[in-house]
Amino acid sequence: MKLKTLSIAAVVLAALTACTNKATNEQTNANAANANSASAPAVQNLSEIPRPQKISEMMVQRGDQDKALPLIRIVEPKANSTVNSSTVKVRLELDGDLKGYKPMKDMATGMGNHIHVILDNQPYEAYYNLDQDFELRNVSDGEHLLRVFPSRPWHESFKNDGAFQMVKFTVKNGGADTTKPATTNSGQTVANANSNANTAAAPEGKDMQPSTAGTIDPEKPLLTYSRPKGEYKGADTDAVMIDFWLANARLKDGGGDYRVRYSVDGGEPQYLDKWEPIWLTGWAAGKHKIKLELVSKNGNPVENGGYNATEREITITK
Ligand SMILES: [Cu+2]
Repeated sequence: MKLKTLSIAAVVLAALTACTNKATNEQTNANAANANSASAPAVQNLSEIPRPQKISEMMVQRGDQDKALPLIRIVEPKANSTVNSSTVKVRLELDGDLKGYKPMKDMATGMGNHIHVILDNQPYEAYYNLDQDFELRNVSDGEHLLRVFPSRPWHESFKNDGAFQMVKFTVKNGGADTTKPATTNSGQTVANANSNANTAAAPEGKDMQPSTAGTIDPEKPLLTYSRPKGEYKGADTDAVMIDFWLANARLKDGGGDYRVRYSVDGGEPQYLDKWEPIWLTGWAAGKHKIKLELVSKNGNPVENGGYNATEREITITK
């Protein structure tokens, strides 16, 4: 079955290569596959695999910190405050039984523990150094929701009580340039025109896309999409993790009334009944859409401000 799938993929790829005349390397093949994705559906057989070995090994090296029970608190922006600037400073406090857990980027690998910071329902941004403010830049006027939770270097979130917080705030007369193209690069320290040029290190932060808060009821079940996100390259394409945060709801296997439904590229929906990450293997090169939804036991959508059904696009580069 698997072999057959692979050979079909090879034929499709060969055909595409022939069409593009001189496809001389894998990159060109991948691009050709992307360009033709509308007419030639990606041949892809995804399957769920156990936690990858390299992550298990990292956990062993990390000692006890993956058993930490971090508590996070949003100090700024204050709940229900109004910010008169399109640059919104984020200040967080981390507390609780940390067992050595500390957000910090390792300069050699570019990885490390970090906090996932989510404005409205945009993809999260990573915040590494809590000793410095984090900036959400170019935030549009209107009501916003900020959600935060601690994460590991491989982006798996901590899921204990208190490891998630959200606040609503408003930006008024902030002066965001909504005509400005959204920043799409992955740089976390985009130069900030407003920052003091003499500051030794620019604060971490990111230009935001125009968005406003959904009408969230903070007491109702809320699914927060976390991973996958962005581009996966090389060995990272072997196993792609799906991870999410769940507030005010318990999933079926935990004795609750809810399920998380996901689908890839509009394919057959799958159900997650445990609040744990899963890893999928078998990705074809190109762009993929991942949809994550919170549904009732009967499969009915559970609505909360539009956030309980989120679709994201990722890119797999082999
Ligand atoms: Cu992350």
